[in-house]
Amino acid sequence: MTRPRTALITGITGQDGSHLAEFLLSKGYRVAGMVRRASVDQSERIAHLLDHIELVQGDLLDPSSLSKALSDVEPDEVYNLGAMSFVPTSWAQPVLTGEFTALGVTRILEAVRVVNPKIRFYQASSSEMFGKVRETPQTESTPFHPRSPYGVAKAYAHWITVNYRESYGLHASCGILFNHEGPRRGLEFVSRKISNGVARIKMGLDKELRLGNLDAQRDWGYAGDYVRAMWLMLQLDEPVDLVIATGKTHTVRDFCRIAFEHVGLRYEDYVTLDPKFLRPAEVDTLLGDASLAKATIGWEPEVSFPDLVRMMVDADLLRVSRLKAMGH
Ligand code: NAP
Ligand code: G4F
Repeated sequence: MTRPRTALITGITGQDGSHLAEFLLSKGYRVAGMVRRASVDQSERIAHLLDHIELVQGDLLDPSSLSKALSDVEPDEVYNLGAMSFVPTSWAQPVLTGEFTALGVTRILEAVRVVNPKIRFYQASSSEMFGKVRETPQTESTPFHPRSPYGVAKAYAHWITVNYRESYGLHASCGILFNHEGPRRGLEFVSRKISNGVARIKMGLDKELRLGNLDAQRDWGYAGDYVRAMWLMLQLDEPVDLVIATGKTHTVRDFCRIAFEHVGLRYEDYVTLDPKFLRPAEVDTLLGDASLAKATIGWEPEVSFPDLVRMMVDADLLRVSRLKAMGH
């Protein structure tokens, strides 16, 4: 019997990890995920997949755990999604952010190089690297000017992946992904904070939604579309770095307007500015050009921005109403 193609995902408990695991299972892959030990269960996003995937313990801080995970699982493809991914926390924990999000990538690349350099490697690069943007729209050749310790760490991670490709001939690719969201997004990110806030206000649980910079602009897509691009990149004969984006940008205010309108409310009546959510240095506007991705891997987003916002509000309405019914 032929061995199924095998993937190891770091960060499988995160938003993208859960979508990617589902996608790879649908392609017939054997899927393993690397998880950190925690005192409470972290598997909410992958609870429905636990009978179909394997979990191995490991941490991007611990090199021997990475080598052991690779030796035990014997993957054909590694998707490195694990990171400290919340930008504001990167100012509060800049050193730890560098350890996870930057040096963690060197640790796992080293493990790939030593255990099996034939493994195909995907690095989760970020549009945060463009930061104070040097040109619009941003492409694969736009220079980086990161604006947070997170963005700086991702720029290091990006270049160390390029360096291992050039130094050792690894099949290592970076997806420069612009913001992507969905019902599984962490509650602290602005998209989910808004969709959850709208649901709670509609259900009478909250009276206001406190936000920071409403004028920030992001190129927002749907996470389910973006994990497809990760896989497509690793199927190419040659490794590649690609921008993955919708090519449209919207303000946080636009997100609020569509989300509140979807439940028959006006955002102006509920959204208040809280300076606590302003950042020491802001990324004002992001807009990606994914033409190269379209040409090389045939990738295009399927979910539009208004549909994404409404999908997230609908999911939170359902979740909040269930919690309310259970008395939580
Ligand atoms: P997420 O929901 O925050 O998930 C992050 C994952 O990383 C979690 O599974 C977390 O595990 C894991 N992790 C954190 N520290 C780790 C460590 N030291 N060792 C091993 N795993 C660790 O993030 P996401 O939105 O799915 O994003 C996935 C990746 O894409 C991240 O690298 C992110 O920076 C990058 N990215 C995201 C976007 C976006 O818009 N979503 C855009 C560009 C790039 P625990 O459950 O144990 O905390
Ligand atoms: O949702 P956010 O926290 O995402 P941010 O900072 O753009 O980062 C996300 O996307 C990156 C890709 O570009 C990823 F690499 C990263 O891991 C993460 O997934 O904030 C979006 C915008 C910001 O401009 C922020 O200032 O929303 C603005 N905002 C306004 N009020 C707020 C709030 N952000 C948050 N989190 N909370 C607020 O109350």
